[in-house]
Amino acid sequence: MSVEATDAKTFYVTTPIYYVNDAPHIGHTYTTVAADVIARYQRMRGRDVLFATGTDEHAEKVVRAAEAAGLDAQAFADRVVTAYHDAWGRMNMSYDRFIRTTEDVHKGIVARVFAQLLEKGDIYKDQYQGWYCVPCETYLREDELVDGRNCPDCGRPVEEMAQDAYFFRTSAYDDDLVREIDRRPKLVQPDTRRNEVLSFIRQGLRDNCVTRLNTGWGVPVPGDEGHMIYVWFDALINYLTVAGYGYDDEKFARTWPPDVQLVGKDILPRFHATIWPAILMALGLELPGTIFGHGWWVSAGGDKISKSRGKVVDPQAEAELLIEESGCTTDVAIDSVRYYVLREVPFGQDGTFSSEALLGRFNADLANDLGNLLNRTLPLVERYLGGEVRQPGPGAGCLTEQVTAAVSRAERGYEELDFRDVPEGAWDLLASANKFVDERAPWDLHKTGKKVELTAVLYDILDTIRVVALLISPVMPTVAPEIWRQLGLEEMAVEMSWDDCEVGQTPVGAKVERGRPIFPRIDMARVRQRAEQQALQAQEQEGSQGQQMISHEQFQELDLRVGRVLDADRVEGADKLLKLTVDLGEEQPRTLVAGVAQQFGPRELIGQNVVVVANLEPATIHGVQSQGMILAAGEKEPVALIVADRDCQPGEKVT
Ligand code: ME8
Repeated sequence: MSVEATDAKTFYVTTPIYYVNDAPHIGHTYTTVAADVIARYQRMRGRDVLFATGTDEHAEKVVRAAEAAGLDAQAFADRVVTAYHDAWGRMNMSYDRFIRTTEDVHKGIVARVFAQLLEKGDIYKDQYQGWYCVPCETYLREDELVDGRNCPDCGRPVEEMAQDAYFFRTSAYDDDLVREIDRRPKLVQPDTRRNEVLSFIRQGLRDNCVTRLNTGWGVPVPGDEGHMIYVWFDALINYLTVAGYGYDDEKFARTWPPDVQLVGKDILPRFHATIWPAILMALGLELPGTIFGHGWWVSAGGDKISKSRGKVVDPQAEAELLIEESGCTTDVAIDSVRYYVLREVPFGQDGTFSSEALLGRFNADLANDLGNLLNRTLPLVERYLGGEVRQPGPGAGCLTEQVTAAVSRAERGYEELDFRDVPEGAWDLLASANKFVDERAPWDLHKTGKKVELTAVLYDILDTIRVVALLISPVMPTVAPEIWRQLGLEEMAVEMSWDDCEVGQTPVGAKVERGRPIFPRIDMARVRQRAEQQALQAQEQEGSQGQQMISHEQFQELDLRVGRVLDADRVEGADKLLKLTVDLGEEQPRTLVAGVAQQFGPRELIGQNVVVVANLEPATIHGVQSQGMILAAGEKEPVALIVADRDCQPGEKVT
């Protein structure tokens, strides 16, 4: 297989540009890792790539965050941008362009596009009467509000607005948008989101307000400086600025349209799949190849992970945890976080982030499957072949079928943005290779003097490891070269090219170089023990802080309900825990984990009407997801269950 770099078009991939009111978290990292992986894969295929990311700085919430920090908006933005540069540097993001909307070139293009559309009649001046959500930077209609005053996205109160403003004639493009999205199934992805977008547009689009009164932070409307261009209009134009629109025609001709635009599902329907393509249609420009709306990382309670919702996961802290628990290097830890986010959840769906799952994957996939194959093979090559890859005889090529399958699965995964396919295919191949070592037992071949077979078997295994390194290198850009080094390929200056993703490309004469294990194993029992200890300490600390009063409102936040225990069972490997099935009068009974197994047998619980904290955040305890908590008396250990003393219906509120 060979792909020539004949395609003159630059492969153009973008992430959203992120607001600079705060430093990046796992959500921003996720989109950027995915774009980075696409860029690296396309480069390996010989394409000229433009991978762009950046920051969206002209938002009202940036001004407010700056005020809170006692800085002016530009100084504040500069500071957060540094945090982005640092974070992306540490995560090995290989972007070609980091755009800031405060750059002069961009501000010029925004003003120019605005003027162009104004002249064409696609932008017009009118009165805006409605609502604005500052945290989401979104204009809202009355009928979109929750409880008449809250934002439907973030739930916070909106601000009323009545002012002269400019509007973009989005409504003129609804038929064209539906036609294009229908005609080109890849334009809006994944399919489920595409359908949502189509029904959103089919309901009819209204024109969008694209200015606000000038507050001094943003791009002024050309010729009407009392107004300022709306932050979303400004931000979307970044994709044109990066491509050279309006100032570098040669670059623009080579780059436009974007091949892949990645965004989170929250900014797909309204912005990237509607206003954005409508602006492009109004400008007479070609639409992107694919606009993909991926899912969210959510916390255990199902909430989107974001600073404004009070939950953040810091990828650096997760990497540090890996280093602390395993002793791996920083690069390996970062690659492992990249691997985890792409492997754990199908791109497009939501996923629950869990440090324990990250550590578990590190152990199971990376240390056991990949690390183990490498660590057991290299000593065999040293012992039996003098550490050097030898010319295999006709018996080699036993894993050809499995290699070919993994390569085509990886290609499909990278090209269809179905990233999970890449590791899944590669790990099937690793499983075959590990089994192959066990079955062909090189140590026996050596003992019985079967030299030709031994050389062929070891060649096949090394060759398979080489292909796996190539397949995962866009995802794990520092681990793959380390494997390359240990295989002796770096020493021979063998390039990592996708063209070599086929069997038999390992050069004879390569000298393997064993290093320290890339993925040292984690003691998961110790990790669990420590987590339990920490939880206990936190509880004790809370208890020792003296009795604090709570208000009636705080008490009313507790949703206490009567639950009938339908079933109870022990949790394997945990002698204090019972797994309960409890009817709370809902459609489905809930599963609850209770630490009462040493005081109560499962039979004593079945049929009891216990009191349940029904709105407690779900938690995974010993691998079982617990959706609530039952109440019992006893400070250190449960001595009596709290039950209803006469019969009542499951789900009855406890007040
Ligand atoms: O929306 N899970 O910027 P932003 C997955 N400036 N992805 C997440 C996430 C989560 N929990 N949280 C955030 C903006 N993201 C605008 C964009 S583009 C012209 C303007 C990712 O800082 C996801 O990609 O709020 C989402 O689209 C982006 O961060 C939003 O970042």
